[in-house]
Amino acid sequence: MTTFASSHVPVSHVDPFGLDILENPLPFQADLRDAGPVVYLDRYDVFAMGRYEQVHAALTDWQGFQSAAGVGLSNFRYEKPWRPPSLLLEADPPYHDAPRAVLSKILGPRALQKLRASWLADAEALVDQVLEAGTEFDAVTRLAAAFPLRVFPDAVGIHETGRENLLPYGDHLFNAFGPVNSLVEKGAPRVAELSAWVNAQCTREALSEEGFGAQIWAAADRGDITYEQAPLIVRSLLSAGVDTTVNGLAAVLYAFAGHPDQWERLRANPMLARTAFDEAVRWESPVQTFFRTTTRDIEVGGVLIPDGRKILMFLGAANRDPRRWENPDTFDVHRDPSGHVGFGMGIHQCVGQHVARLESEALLTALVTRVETVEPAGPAQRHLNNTLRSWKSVPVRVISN
Ligand code: 8QM
Repeated sequence: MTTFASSHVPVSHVDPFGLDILENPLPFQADLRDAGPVVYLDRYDVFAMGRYEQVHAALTDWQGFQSAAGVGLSNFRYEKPWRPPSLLLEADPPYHDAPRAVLSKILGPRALQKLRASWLADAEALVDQVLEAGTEFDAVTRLAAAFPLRVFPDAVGIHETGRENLLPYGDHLFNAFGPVNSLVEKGAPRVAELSAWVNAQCTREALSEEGFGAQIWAAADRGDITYEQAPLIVRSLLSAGVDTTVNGLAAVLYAFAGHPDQWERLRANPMLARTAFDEAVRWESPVQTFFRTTTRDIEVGGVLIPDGRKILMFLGAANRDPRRWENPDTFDVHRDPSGHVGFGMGIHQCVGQHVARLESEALLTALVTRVETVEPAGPAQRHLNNTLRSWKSVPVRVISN
């Protein structure tokens, strides 16, 4: 991070998708922030932003930094996407508006009130089951993955059969936002099979009569979206709704396992569950990065980014930028994490964030009334992904009431 091109943009030769960096991206992200507001990554011929101020500004400027050219490395202006583009993630106004409005309503706080009681009960049943089986367990498989898989596919209204495909599909999808490296190659053999299964779940006939999926199709009946759009919007739920929440829950459980004082605070005030989850999303940033594409020549922090160029937005780096956050590396449930960009910012900000928060509230609430202390029971193991900050395993030991 020491050489400078003629336009005074700092250049980095580091591969942010290298397995060594993905294992622990924090030192590289600090270098990136310190190098300047915009850095050129010569390995991929793209620009990058790691500071909160510029990441936030770019995310809220959808006119200047579009999503419709794809939010991965691949530039849809020149390359064919590996799947039909998402009507939400990979679209901008005006095309983005109707799908977004429909989904915002279906996944909004008011609509979710109907699920609240049953999700709280499901979380209690799951936690009871896990605690009865023993005091040492893997918080990822037994809780962070088990809970979303227990409640979310039912809420969408898909069949029982094939649900084991959801996590591998998501894993590949999130890898595919990065370069074609070993992680993408590892997923490639199953892409056709997994995509075919996911797409088959999105038809009206495959979905239960109630649920988010049916409500999307009902929006087509009303003319709020077209019938052609409905299955792709269902696909967005199945794409973005599982791996993200699994890793968000894994993040908050890992955070508490390593911070017994913070667990004490949560036990003293269970109402902190929601803030604690957002703090974990800030601290860990389950979605680490997304690209945008410039729609014109844009100057950022004294650097001219030409039209049509990819910029890698480091949500994770922005969420730990000391220019914005006090003690950014500290997980602190008493901090105000609002304004973090872990759910993005602006018109594309996570439409499912209320679902994620409800899942975490249900799980943490069930845990906090039953578990006095939680501590690591062995080394946690990362699962590497080009976009997600993910855990394979977080062994914990608990003392329950
Ligand atoms: C990431 O398919 C989609 O619409 C979609 C896929 C992935 C995400 C969002 C939307 C951000 C969580």
